[in-house]
Formats: sequence, structure tokens, C-alpha cells
Amino acid sequence: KPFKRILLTGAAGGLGKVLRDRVKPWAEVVRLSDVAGMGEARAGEEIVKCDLADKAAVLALMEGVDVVLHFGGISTEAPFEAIMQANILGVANLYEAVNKAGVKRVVFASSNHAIGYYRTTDTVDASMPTRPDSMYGISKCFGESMSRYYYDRFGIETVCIRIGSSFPEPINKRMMTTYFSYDDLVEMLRCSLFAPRVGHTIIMGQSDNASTWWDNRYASHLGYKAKDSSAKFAHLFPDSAGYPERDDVTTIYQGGKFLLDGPQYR
Ligand code: NAI
Ligand code: 15L
Repeated sequence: KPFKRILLTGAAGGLGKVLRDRVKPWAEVVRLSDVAGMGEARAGEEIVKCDLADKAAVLALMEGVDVVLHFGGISTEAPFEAIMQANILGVANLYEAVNKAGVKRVVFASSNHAIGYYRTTDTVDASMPTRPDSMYGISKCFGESMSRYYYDRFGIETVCIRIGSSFPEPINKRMMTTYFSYDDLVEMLRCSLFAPRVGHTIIMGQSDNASTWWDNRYASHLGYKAKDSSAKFAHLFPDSAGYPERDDVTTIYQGGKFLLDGPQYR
């Protein structure tokens, strides 16, 4: 197999559960980590419970790891103090450990909420400034900057995937545009791990949907081609044409409902 050991953080989460089996062909051992329970280790797995905010634990977690798929952390808007521990201190600990352990490449699960304050009439590419829509989105911008720094300073490569909506199927009209199927996510991970050179790459995690807000021109070197589309779910949202709706910030801005979650509403 291509790698000796892949570390998957966030292994108890929605995407972690999907990836647990899907990444197995790529490594002799998949080390699974989370603060939450992950059940028993199966063949080819190691399970290490670890809080990303605990530096000593993260340093130990990284021993013997070739590549990291960093999916751990808080995945929606939350009070800043919580985000700060899991996503800001967590990502700082992760990169310090990556550097100490000699890890060559990381895939960071960033989010569309790093750019959620662009309008749904805008087309965003990786050269444009971030416009986070939440404390959560800000923490993803921090992770993108952290990984940029570790590439410039130490040559550690990272692919930041600004994941759209990776769920079994779209559950609202917005997700017809942001949908990112599990199969396409796995394919993007494969491209991110096996492309010969990735440097520091930012790519939007999206399937080949009929409408898009994102242009992946600066990530063409990854060779990613989506196979799925939200089109097969069009019957679920027959009135998608009316998007954006006037005076509704959740349709005017790309971040959708995250626009309503900031600290001013608590
Ligand atoms: P999830 O919330 O189901 O999984 C995140 C996991 O991280 C959880 O199992 C949680 O226990 C763990 N975690 C939280 N704080 C931690 C800490 N301090 N130390 C260690 N582990 C901790 O989220 P999901 O959907 O699986 O997303 C995975 C990653 O992808 C997240 O980083 C999320 O921000 C990102 N993402 C996901 C999207 C999606 O559509 N599913 C969209 C955009 C980004
Ligand atoms: C995210 O960043 C979240 O982790 C996920 O739960 C969804 O809310 C997704 O974005 C989305 O925008 O649909």
C-alpha cells in the first residue's frame, strides 16, 4: 500500500465514519482519532482518543504518521471559546506535531464558511480574499493560514478543501449548489494525497452540480473530476429557480443559515 500510516482526525464524526473504511486501501494502518468514542479497532486500524487542544497528546498522536486527513474539530457555529480550543489551538497543535514528526502532507477539512459572506451571485476562486461568515468560518481561515505558513516556512504540503455540503443528499435548496457527494469527497482526497506536488492548494469541495458559486481553476493540478451531481435530487426542490430571495440573508449570502448565528444573536 502507498502509505504506512494515515492519521484521520474527527474519526467519530459524520465524515470520519464514512472515511474510516474508504481510506483503508491507501495505508497499511489507519490511525483513527477523536475526543468521542470510535468503538473497537478493526483490522488495519489503531484508535487513539485525543483532544486536539491537548498539545502533548497531539504530539504523541503524530508519531509514525506519513500523512494526515484533518477532519477533527467543531463543525458548526459555536461560542468562540469552544472554537478557540478545538479549531484554533487544535490546528496549531496539529501543525507543530506534523512538523516534529516529519509528516509530508496534510489534507485540511476547511469549509465554504471561510467565504460565506460572498453573495450567491458571486463566483469565488482561491485567489480571492476570505470572507468568513461566523466564528467557525474564521477558525477555518486560521487553519488555511496556519497551513500556508507551514508550507512557506517548512515545505510541508497541505490541500485545504473548502467543503461545501457533504451529506448523503441535499436537505435544502442551498445544498443543490453546495452538494459534495461522499464518493466525490473520497476522490478529492485521493487526488490530494497522490498528486505529485500540491504545495499549498485551496480547493472547493463540490460535486458537478448544475449551479455553482465556486471556480476551482487554481487547483487543476490535483486532477480532480467530480462524478456526481445534485441534479439527481432536483425533484426534492422543484422551485430552486427562485434563488436568491429578496431580503433573505440566508439566500443572499453563500453561507446560508450561518449568517444568522454570529455572537450578536446570543
Ligand atoms: P462532525 O461534527 O460530525 O465531526 C467532527 C468530529 O470532530 C466529531 O466527532 C468531534 O467529536 C470531533 N472533535 C470536536 N472537537 C474536538 C477536539 N477538541 N479534539 C478532537 N476531536 C474533536 O463534522 P463532519 O460533518 O464530520 O465534518 C468533519 C470536518 O469537515 C469538520 O472539520 C468540518 O468543519 C468539516 N466540514 C464538513 C462539512 C460537511 O458538509 N460535512 C462542510 C464543511 C466542512
Ligand atoms: C459546514 O462547514 C458544516 O460543517 C456542515 O455541517 C454544513 O453546515 C456545511 O458547512 C454547509 O454549509 O452545508
